[in-house]
Amino acid sequence: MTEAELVVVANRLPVDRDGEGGWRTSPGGLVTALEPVMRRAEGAWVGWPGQADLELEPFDFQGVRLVPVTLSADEVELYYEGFSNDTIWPLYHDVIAAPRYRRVWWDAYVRVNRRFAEAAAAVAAEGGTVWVQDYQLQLVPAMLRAERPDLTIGYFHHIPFPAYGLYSQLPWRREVLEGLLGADVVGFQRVADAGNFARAVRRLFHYQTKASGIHVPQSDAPARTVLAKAFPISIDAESYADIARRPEVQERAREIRSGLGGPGKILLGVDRLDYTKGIRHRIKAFGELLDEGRLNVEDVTLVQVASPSRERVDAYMQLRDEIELTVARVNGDHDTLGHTAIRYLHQGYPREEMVALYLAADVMLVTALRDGMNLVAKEYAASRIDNRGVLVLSEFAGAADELGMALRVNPHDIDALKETIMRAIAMTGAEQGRRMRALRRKVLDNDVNAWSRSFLDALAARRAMSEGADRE
Ligand code: GDG
Repeated sequence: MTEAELVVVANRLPVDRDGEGGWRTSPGGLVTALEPVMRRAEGAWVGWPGQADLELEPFDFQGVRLVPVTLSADEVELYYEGFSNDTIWPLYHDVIAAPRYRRVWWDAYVRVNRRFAEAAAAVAAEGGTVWVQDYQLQLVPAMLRAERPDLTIGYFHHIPFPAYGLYSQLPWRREVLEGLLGADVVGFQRVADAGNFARAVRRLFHYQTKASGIHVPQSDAPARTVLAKAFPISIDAESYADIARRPEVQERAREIRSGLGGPGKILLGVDRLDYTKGIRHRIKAFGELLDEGRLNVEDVTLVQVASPSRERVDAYMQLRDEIELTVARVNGDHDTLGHTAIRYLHQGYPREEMVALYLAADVMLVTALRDGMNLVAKEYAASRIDNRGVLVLSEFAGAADELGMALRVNPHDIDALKETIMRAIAMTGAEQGRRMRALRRKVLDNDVNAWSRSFLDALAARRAMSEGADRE
């Protein structure tokens, strides 16, 4: 097998089955971000093909070598649904839902991480670079370093890293940090996440940290310095603007508006159906505004796209029931035969339809209780080529660090959320324009290409440093 200079390791391969036995690119920010880089570098991508017990040989897809990792049905349940999505996900999102700590889940997590590390070790060229993605694979960096000390290893963490008071609940808190410290560069969404990580390392191992560097002593060599730093992820902003410029997408946006009752205001939420996204808080605030007569169902509609997610995990089944009950109550109390308060869509849509929705929406509600970044906020800004619309943005989403011209809100404070919604609805065109222009500039200037470039540059700089040290 040919060896790759650049290897990405992620839980999922960047492709889905196309229904006819072939493959198609799965839509997603990471895939668009890395595709050009991978093609240039003749890279390889190690990941799970998304179906249990599927044994596949590596294959080439659009210039990238795909290396499938097989997971049994049991491992999908224990490693993915269990440890990744029912232990790490809730713990790292500040225990919005209670994390469950089960030893059999952990054992599967270790086993599966080792399989990913071995697959990456087998495909990476001598002295190559490996970039590990996200919380499902936190042990891979150290496992890979043990096997292949010649590699330069990066890890990017897409979700928050919690404060030590919460992190310390994890029965395997030392093992997970050791896993991550196997990387040369550990990237986070926010400066605060990198800070929480460095503090956890200091508390548990007493290693010294200086600026973004963590000194990791080695038993048989001089200390290594691991760079732990924020690299806020972004979107392919220009491609969203391009879609928004298409006449048929603009026509579709007009159609959506007139279908919802014409001149009224449209509020929009777009999320995976996840308890971190604050969907219930948003619906509660909107429902109260209707109850109090401050909003009228004939003048305002809330469109909530809640795309299906993790449907076999208990907490997600419960959340779905709660949200659907709340939506039905609000609609039951306020709908008329001609108007619906909340259009709730438990479905996924093509990207063109999402952009048409962004263009149709007067107010975009991003009320996450905790979110690594939140790409929806950036997509809304990138799509508003007309410089109109208002972004309401939770201060607990990573995007709040960059998007200062959004209306910031604490989604736990329902009264504040209500006031912010009213303010957004009433905002003049001039103020919308001023804010949206600033938001768009920020997103266009810091797109996903800039993100992957800055991360890979940081990795290359580490490599140059360690080669320099070797020569001395
Ligand atoms: C994790 C972190 C971080 C949703 N419904 C549809 C659809 N989507 C797309 C959105 C957006 C993406 O899914 C969701 O991205 P988010 O960033 O909002 O959230 P997570 O899925 O939780 O992602 C997050 C991210 O990783 C990247 O690092 O920002 O904090 O949790 O792109 O548009 N897309 C389409 N149809 C849908 O129905 N086409």
